[in-house]
Amino acid sequence: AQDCQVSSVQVMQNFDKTRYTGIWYAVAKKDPEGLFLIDNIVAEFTIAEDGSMTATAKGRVIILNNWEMCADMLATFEVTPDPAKFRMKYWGAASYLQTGNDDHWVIDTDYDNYAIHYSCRLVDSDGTCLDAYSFIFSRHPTGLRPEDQRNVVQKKTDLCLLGKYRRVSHTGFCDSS
Ligand code: DAO
Repeated sequence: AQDCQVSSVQVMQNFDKTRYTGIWYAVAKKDPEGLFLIDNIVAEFTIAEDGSMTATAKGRVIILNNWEMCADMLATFEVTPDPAKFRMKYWGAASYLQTGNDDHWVIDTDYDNYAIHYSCRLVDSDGTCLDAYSFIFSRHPTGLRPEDQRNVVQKKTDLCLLGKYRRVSHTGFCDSS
């Protein structure tokens, strides 16, 4: 699937949200228009008692007048007919942080080491994505295992986003907040 059509993006088969719970470190990111989370991005996924998925996330952001801070974010996930495709509502613990409602697709994961997330905010009239963002997550803050890298490159290619990612550093900026 490399026709770059949002409608033909392949997502994780038989996605198991229970195995997806826990902490994921963003190690690379393709930014959307109007970038928000910069680095030190860590997400923790939880399954609530009613079976629904929620997440908390932290990350370094720059708001308003060049004020640098650690954003505390919350998200809830609405299911769709495809178990790997969610609608994500998100908001900040503080009111001046970003809020939104985005697609949240799990493209691929082995649950124990890596995960590839994708969100298209705006589909063009030709069916390609005009404004996508994507996280490469690792269970390890140090990065991806070498044996997962080939697969991740293939998925970035399938998403038509190869070369558009930047590395996300973890310096401990959000560790104390
Ligand atoms: O950082 O530019 C951006 C877009 C991301 C906004 C969403 C962040 C809040 C929720 C993250 C939950 C898990 C991925």
